[in-house]
Amino acid sequence: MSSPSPALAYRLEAARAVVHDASRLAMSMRPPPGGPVATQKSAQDWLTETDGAVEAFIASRMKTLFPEDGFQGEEGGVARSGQLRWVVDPIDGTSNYARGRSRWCVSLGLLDGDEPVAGVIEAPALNEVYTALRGAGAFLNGKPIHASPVKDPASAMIEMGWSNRVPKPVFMEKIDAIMKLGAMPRSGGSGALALADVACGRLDGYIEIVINLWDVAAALPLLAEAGARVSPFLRDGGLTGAATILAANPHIAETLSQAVNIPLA
Ligand code: LIP
Repeated sequence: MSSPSPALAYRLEAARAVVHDASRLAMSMRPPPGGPVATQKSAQDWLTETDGAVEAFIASRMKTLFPEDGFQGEEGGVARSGQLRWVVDPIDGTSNYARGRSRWCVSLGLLDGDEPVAGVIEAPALNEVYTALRGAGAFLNGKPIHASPVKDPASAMIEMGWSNRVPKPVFMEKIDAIMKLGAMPRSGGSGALALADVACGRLDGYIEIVINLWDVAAALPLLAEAGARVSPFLRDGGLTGAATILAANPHIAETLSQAVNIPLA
């Protein structure tokens, strides 16, 4: 990929400041540890007051900064079209946020047409900020990140996301395949943070059968710049609806892809 344009570099810096302010808003509204403080959209699918407040905050700030850019949010849908389009998940890991747990984040990605070109993911309760710009690397708190060097699936840690959109037999079949490889299974409740963990080497793979563009838009540039292998999520329907994603370090990607029958790009 050629070096990024100054316009995109400027947008990433502006987005990082907006996401930081949004993260402070989310922290100020954070529920205490305990039972879920949220509206239940369906089984295991939550909506907190913070989701709406953070998305409105980010939408307003990005419209002021870049009125010519498009904008799409998990809660509000496509607000504006544009060659450059911001895609936000205001609270990714809502089920964790609603109970006062720490594994959640504010995720803001930028697409140029159909190409993910930049992303910011801030996990304020974990004091972590991931950033990526295509052609300029991926970073965690300003330090370069890379996919893990783990080659043996029996030494690997693989996370799989779950939602009520996935039939239980399908979920169990993939978990069984992961365990048959000898890998250690995990499930953490935030697809964006799990994909970021693949990018920085804390995880060796992430799979989710039904996940949305706003969950992954900021993570896709991170994964590309960190040298991870990824399935063709956007081509498989992810641009306009939910689709399956697999992301893994380059050493075990093919083995994992074949074990769970999810092709790589
Ligand atoms: C979450 C995703 C996660 C999925 C959860 C939920 P939300 O997004 O990040 O990958 O497994 O079911 O959809 O709802 O917290 O923004």
